[in-house]
Amino acid sequence: MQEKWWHRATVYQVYPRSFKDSNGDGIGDLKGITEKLDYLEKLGITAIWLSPVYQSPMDDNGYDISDYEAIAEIFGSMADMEELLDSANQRGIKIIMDLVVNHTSDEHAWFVEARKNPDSPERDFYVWRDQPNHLMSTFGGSAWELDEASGQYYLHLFSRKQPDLNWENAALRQKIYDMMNVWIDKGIGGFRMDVIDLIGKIPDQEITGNGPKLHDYLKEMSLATFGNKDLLTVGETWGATPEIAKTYSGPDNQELSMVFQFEHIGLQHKPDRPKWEIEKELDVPKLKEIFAKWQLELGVNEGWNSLFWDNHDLPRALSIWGSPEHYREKSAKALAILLHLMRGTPYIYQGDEIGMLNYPFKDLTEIADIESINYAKEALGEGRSEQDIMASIRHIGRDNARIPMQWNTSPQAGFTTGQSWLPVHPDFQEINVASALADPQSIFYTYQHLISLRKTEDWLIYGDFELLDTEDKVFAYTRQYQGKAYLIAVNLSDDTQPFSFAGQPEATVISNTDVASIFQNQMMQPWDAVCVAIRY
Ligand code: TEU
Ligand code: CA
Repeated sequence: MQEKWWHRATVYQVYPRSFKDSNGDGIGDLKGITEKLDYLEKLGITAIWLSPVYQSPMDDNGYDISDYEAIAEIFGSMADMEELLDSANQRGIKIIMDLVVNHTSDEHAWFVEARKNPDSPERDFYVWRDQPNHLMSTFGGSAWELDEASGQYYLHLFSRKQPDLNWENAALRQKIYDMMNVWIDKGIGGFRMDVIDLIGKIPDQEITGNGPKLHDYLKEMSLATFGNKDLLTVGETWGATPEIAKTYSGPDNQELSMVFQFEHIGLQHKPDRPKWEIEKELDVPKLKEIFAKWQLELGVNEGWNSLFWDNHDLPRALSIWGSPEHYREKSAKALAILLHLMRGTPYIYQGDEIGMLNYPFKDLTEIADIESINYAKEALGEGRSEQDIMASIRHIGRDNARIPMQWNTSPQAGFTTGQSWLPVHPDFQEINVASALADPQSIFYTYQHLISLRKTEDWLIYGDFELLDTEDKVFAYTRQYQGKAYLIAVNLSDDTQPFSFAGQPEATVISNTDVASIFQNQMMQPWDAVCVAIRY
């Protein structure tokens, strides 16, 4: 197996709109991110996944791109982008751009032309049909929108302002590769590929994910763009199984470095039900089963895992799977230790490193996300109460992750000097970066420690994984590498749990608790988390 820089990297996701506002308009921007690079360098991360900053009418906060080679004015200029790239690169931090090429904005020049002129080459860059079929949009309603001028319908698997691109068209594919090369030449560190498993869709057969040509397109893309460069590429693939993940990330397949799989995220809602039908309690045995399966099936010669708890589309993991009321700091550290010591590249969503929480949204007037708004409209139409709908949105809606980053105790949490676009969390006096940095016991330093371990510990990067048979609520595994062995054990509950271990614990690598007492008393206190070197 060949070593790659991204095996050792920890990636930090920045949601630009909510990270740091530099000019007081209430919206985070590129200069704001550049201002905070010192902070990210201190945390120790070596790559930033930047959610989209391209020109966009912002129907879906930038995941609707109207020009891939221009920067949205609210985020700054191309000069600001280049300054961010330079400053980050100087600090050894690579910038991973969000590549959204399953669809564009309806305001992209291609779509404008396609709509205006049905005989133009651009018409075939999109998917047009005389009759809609049953395909549905992720954001509610039919996936087909009538274009009145031509009488035809275009496909949009997301909002009607996000028309799907037609990857069958070779000229379109080449234009996308050219655009990717422009960004590669600017010195970026790679791409996070938005809903990439949809590009092989066959609309007439109602096939969306994992279409038959998906992997041909990715191989072609790789050959035309990043294939011979040392870049990190990560695909967002909601429908990936370990088998599928191997085709993407197998070292000989020449596709992607890794993919995001979402099987564990499925535990947030009722089995096989929409995300709005929430599951109140984490099924820990199921979580163990899912993580162990991915750890074991993606061996170092077969592919590579990504590791994440949440992102800009998901609720804060701490809010729904941790214990925010009773053990906020301890459970945040426990979740971090559990995730970061498995095999794969970890991704931290902004604010997780200080234990930020879901927002107590009161009513629909506080909601900005198109997915939640469309869901609420639909559900109200079906006669459900706003109270009911808000309970779902409060628990699982995407705005939870999108509230402003909490920097300090000044007004608006130091995010902006103006009025922030989404409300600042009322808990910011307690939960903010300045307080975290001032407290050597804070969650921040647990993350800093975990990130630094990746830089030196080969066992952590390449060691074998083995799940241990423990009490339901205890998640314990070992990592073994070249004669060394490590035990990681985490109590994912508010109760004490019995825990016995046959081997001999030696040095502590990292913990959030009194390690000796766990082994003496064979008992784990609530949210205890520990990693120790062991002798069998
Ligand atoms: O997300 C893909 C996606 O399917 C999400 O809409 C997801 O299903 C949903 O948020 C969970 O309920 C990507 C981006 O990450 C997301 O922000 C975009 O809205 C979407 O693609 C369209 O580009
Ligand atoms: Ca701004």
